[in-house]
This record gives sequence, structure tokens and C-alpha cells, in this order.
Amino acid sequence: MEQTNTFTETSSKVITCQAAIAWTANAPLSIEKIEVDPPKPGEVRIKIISSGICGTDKHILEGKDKVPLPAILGHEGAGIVESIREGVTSVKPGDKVLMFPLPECRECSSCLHPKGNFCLKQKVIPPTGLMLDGTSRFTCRGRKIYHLYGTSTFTEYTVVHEIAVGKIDDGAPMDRVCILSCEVPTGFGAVFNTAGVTPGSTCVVFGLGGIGSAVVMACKASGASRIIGVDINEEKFPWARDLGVTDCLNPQNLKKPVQEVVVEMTGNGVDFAFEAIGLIDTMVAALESCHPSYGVCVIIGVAPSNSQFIFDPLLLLSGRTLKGGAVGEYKTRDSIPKLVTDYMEKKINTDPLITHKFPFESINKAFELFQAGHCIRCVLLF
Ligand code: PAD
Ligand code: ZN
Repeated sequence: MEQTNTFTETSSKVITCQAAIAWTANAPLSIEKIEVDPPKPGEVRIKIISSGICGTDKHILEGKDKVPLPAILGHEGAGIVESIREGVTSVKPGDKVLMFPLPECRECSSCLHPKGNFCLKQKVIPPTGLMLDGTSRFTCRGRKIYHLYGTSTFTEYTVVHEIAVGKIDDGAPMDRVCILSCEVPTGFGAVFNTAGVTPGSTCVVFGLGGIGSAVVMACKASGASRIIGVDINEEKFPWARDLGVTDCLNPQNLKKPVQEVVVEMTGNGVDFAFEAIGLIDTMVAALESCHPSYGVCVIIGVAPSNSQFIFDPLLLLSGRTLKGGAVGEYKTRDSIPKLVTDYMEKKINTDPLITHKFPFESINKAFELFQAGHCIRCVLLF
């Protein structure tokens, strides 16, 4: 009861709180006092409890993925609804929620298609940094601050469209389920929805970071007989082996291109290849690692802005399939709360995907650790 009163006391008022601002790329985030406007119709204001730091946030901070700045980054958050505005019916103050980098409006052609998940309502590519009405809810030192993918989780409070929020189990452990809003569905869905990995199959995973690790976990759960992991950072190998990787390859230690080694190791190439790095060269290597006739290559990594994916079309003529997908092709609001229930019922255990936890104030330390390659996923606790 007491908690509900606290939540309603602040509704319709501006909230002053701490947030990590990315003023420019290639500089540390700056923790500052910000003002968060009340939600507008169809919007939800959320108190963030935890947030993962994703490779996409790192790429943005390194200037590789261009988004409007200054912004509040972070898109892998768990929180509690502080207030809602008219039109919002699926969540109420006090609800535990996840917020999604990809919304589900349930009205656009993607959402209405049984397989479509790339909701067209909110412009995710290229990102506008603004809410659907073309404005921002964040102000810092008198200046408007951009949102990221309609989420922005590196802040004590954020405002998100209802179409990007999902209510989760009341008992969900908030320090652990935040990764179910991006890392876990992205990796699991690439395997279960996009590729359809089959028992006994051979797989190669390029990139053994957070997303690649979730891919490995799902390949193992699908009964893959061989899972080859590729990374230039050998610190990732022990974690990857624990999750199910059977062979680890560091391309920098090989005498020939890694794809040639993968093809030799598997006879003619793997059944399923995944690219979870975000580089054109490794995307081509993943495609070339596939069996020429029936291999399936799934692109998950987000390539640097304005890059071109150039490859020999004969690679497809022989029968290979090239696919991609955002957030594992899950319809986010329909599916992700169910993943949380699966986690609660111990049908999936995603805890090994979190290797470090930091208080929110130490966000720059967490980024340093991530950039140095010493972790799989860091989670920030507020
Ligand atoms: P991460 O930094 O945890 O993992 C990337 C891994 O790649 C690290 O282990 C690196 O050591 C490794 N690596 C880097 N360069 C090379 C190389 N040349 N060869 C081999 N290995 C290399 O990031 P992440 O796992 O969080 O994200 C991975 C990608 O997935 C990134 O591009 C991100 O933007 C993308 C992503 N996509 C979606 C989606 O919906 N499609 C969602 C979330 C993240
Ligand atoms: Zn939609």
C-alpha cells in the first residue's frame, strides 16, 4: 500500500533524478541531474531497477553506430511503473516491467503479420532519438536530451511508449531479468526463430560476447552436436566452453582464413552460422563457413553506420540462406514476458550470461571493463 502511494505522489510532476549522459561519442558518460517530464498519452514513466550494457551501447559510445546525441543510452532495462497516462491499459503503477528496444504496436503491417516483429510504428532505423510526438522527455542543464530507441535505461527514471513495455511476473528478480529484454531474446530467437537449429547439427558462432553467448546456450539447448566459437579475445573461451562451445578458434592464431578452417573442420561447412560481432568481414566469413547447399547464416551484429555488405552472389546460388533479425524476431510484448515466466519456472537459466554487477554510479567502470573485453554482460543496479 505504502509503495503505491509513493508512486502516485510523483505522477504528473517533473521528476529530478540522476542519469548518465552521452554528450559526445568517445568520451566517458557524465552522471548528471536531469528532469524527466511526466508521460504523455500512451506513455509510461518507469523507475529503473537494473539495466544491462549491450554491445550496441558500446558501439554508439565508440561512434560506430550513429544516433542523435546528447542522449541517455541503454536499452536493456527492468523497472517499476511510476505513472501512466490516458490510453495506457496494459500496465499500471507498481507493475514490474521490462522495456524493449523494439516496440510492438499490434497495428502495423509487421505486427499484424504472423511472423513479423520489426514494428514500423517507432522509427528504430535510423533512430530519431525522440518520442513518437517528435519531442523528448529529458532535460539536463536546460538542454533537451535525446532518447535511445524509445527506451533509455541509464537513468533513474525514463519514459517509454506503452508499445515498448511488457508487464512481467511480480516475483521476477529485477537484478537478473533485465537481460531478457535484449541479450537473451536476441540470441535465443536467432537460434530458435530465425535459424531453426536442429538436433545433431553443426554450428559456428562468430563473437562470444553477450549475444554470442546467448546464441551458444540456445544452440546447445537445440541439440547441436558441434558448436564452434570464434573470437579474437581468448578470455571469452572458458565462459564459452561452459555454455556449450565444443571448439574455440582465434582467427589471429590461424594460418588461413577462419572460414576455411571451419569448412575443413566440418567436412563442407556448418549447418548454421551466426554473426554476433557487427563487422562486415566476419559477416562474410560467417556466410562462407556455411555448407554451400543448405547452410544457413544469420546476421545479428549491427554493422557500423553506412557500411555495405559485399559478397560473391554465387555463395547464395549454391543454396546457402542468408538471414537476419532484430531481437531474435520475437514479437516483443507477446513473447518476452513469457520468457520471464520460463525463467521463473526454471525452464531456462540465463544467470550465467551475467558475469558482473555494478552500482549505477560506477557505469564508466563497467564500460571500461566491457571495452577491455573482461566480461560477458555487466548489469547496472540502481
Ligand atoms: P560484445 O562486445 O559483448 O561481443 C562482441 C564479441 O566479438 C567480443 O567478445 C569481441 O571480442 C568479439 N570480436 C570483436 N571483433 C572480432 C573479430 N574481428 N573477430 C572475432 N571476434 C571479434 O557485444 P554483444 O554481444 O552485446 O553484441 C554483439 C553484436 O550484436 C553487436 O554488433 C550488437 O550491436 C549486436 C546486437 N544486435 C541485436 C539485434 O537485435 N540484432 C541486439 C543486440 C545486439
Ligand atoms: Zn508494429
